[in-house]
Amino acid sequence: MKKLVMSVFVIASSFSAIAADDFATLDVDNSGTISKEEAMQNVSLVHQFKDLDADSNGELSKEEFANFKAS
Ligand SMILES: [Ca+2]
Ligand SMILES: [Ca+2]
Repeated sequence: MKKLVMSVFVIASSFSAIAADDFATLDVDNSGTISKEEAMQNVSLVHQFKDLDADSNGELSKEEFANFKAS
């Protein structure tokens, strides 16, 4: 039970207090691209996702992410 409470806390804090805004942190599965699901970690990134995804493949490469402006 204690373990569950801890993981909920970790998830909650990663979504609110610490807004991930660097490529390595956002690329949770280390695939080298940021999927839409991974982009969910950062609200501003979700809003800019479509514009940033220059080749419209549904994922952000490091080059595409370079245009992201963290607010
Ligand atoms: Ca990824
Ligand atoms: Ca892309």
